[in-house]
Amino acid sequence: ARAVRKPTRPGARPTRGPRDKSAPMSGVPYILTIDHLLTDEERLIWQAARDFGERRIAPVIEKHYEHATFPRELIPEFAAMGFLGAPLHGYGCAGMNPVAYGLTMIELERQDSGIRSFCSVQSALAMWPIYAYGDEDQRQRWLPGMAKGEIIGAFGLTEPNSGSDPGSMRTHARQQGPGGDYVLTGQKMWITNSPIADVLVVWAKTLDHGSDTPVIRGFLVERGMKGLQTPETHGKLSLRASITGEIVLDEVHVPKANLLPGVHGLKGPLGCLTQARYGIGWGAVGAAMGVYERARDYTLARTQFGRPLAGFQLTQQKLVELHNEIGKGLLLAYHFGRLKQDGKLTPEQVSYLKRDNVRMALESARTARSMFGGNGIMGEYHVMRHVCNLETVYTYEGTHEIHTLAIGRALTGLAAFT
Ligand code: TGC
Ligand code: FAD
Repeated sequence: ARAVRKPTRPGARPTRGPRDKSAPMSGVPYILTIDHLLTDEERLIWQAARDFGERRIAPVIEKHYEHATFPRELIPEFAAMGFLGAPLHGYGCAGMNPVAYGLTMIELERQDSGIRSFCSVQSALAMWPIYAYGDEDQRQRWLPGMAKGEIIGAFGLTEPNSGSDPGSMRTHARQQGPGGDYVLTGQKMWITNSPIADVLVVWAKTLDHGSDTPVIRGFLVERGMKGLQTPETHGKLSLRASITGEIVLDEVHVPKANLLPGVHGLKGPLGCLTQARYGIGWGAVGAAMGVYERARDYTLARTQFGRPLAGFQLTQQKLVELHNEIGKGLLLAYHFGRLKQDGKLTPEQVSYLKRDNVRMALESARTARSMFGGNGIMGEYHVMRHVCNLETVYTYEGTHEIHTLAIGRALTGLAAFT
């Protein structure tokens, strides 16, 4: 399967070898694979996610990216594949282990970071806080519909003046009336899915337990509540197949029953981010695999100076760098995945995974783009889209620099954020 095949006509993609469906990394050129480290079930899930991505996402993604639309028609299919709430148990969720979940993230992001974003937000940032911090009534009310894709969630932490420093948020909730309901006021921006969300997990400061110091709490704000608006953000040149918007809260009355009772403080939203960043650490490897495989195919097929581009030493050096970095990223994700399965993964390890694999993917996508020459800027070659998307992935869920500082703090005991 790894043999270099001669293209049948100029510009044609070389044929791939027959794929062994029980070994998802076979049939494509990898010297390092993790197939043998996976259970049969994990291999099956990986292959099913790969097939789904190639069959259902690949044919439509370029059009959606160009038009800055999200393929909403695929949401029921994401649900049927078990992608929504994948790692959660019960409530109609698939209950995948962390490695199987990571493998699905690879395949979603191999197609497009915006599609992976949709599933990440739904699973890790909207369903997970309800699952982990909600009461049983809240879980029963929201999670089954969210697992089916009938209820869309969003996560509102970032504000116009609070990005990397979410502790400085201004959105606030004041308790009012005999029932102890809340009134929320504030503005969130850069919120994935907010314009289409039915339930928005909004983080706001409130005075709690009669204290004088405001504390951050999580609220389930519902579409249709008076004073809520979720305008879409237009003009993005990155993550165009993902819907982004604001959350504007003007004296929105939220019943006390919609307060997440299980968490107080910044560790609430940061705990959700730890779940989502873990998935991104895997997903980024998928984006890198996608651009590497395309770059290999293209440079084998395209001839200049009388030979395939892949026959030049400089091109081979680029291919080897891409290939070897992917292998290391995959091993890192796998290793941390098994630690998570054992309940031993720390937030600093998640910062390590998100930071290094996203940087690797962004650098890989830029290198791969260069290998396509002028064609590399065209949508139909699917590399420039990954470059543009990964610029967002580098920034959201904690910027590259914030994760550097989080790891630096773990290594030195000294916080260098301020
Ligand atoms: P710090 O004093 O470090 O921590 C406050 C409390 O939180 C706990 N904690 C964590 N808990 C769980 N997971 C983590 N990763 C945690 N990090 C910290 C910590 O133990 C403490 O708990 P306690 O009990 O002592 O109160 O807080 P800090 O103010 O110094 O901030 C640290 C810093 C800068 C690392 C943090 O603020 C940060 O991560 N900033 C980045 C913000 C960010 O990532 N925003 C993302 C917004 S959501 C998004 O981008 C979604 S994109 C969706 C998509 O489309 O995929
Ligand atoms: P800033 O915090 O202003 O940072 C600007 C630059 O300064 C960065 O390079 C940063 O690393 C650097 N910097 C900041 N502080 C320091 C420091 N102490 N030391 C050194 N450098 C520093 N948020 C949500 O809540 N929910 C979502 O669903 C969501 N989806 C998003 C979707 C998209 C498409 C995008 C682009 C963003 C999304 N975000 C979301 C917001 C995202 O998490 C923030 O953009 C990110 O946390 C950075 O915040 P900021 O943009 O305000 O940048």
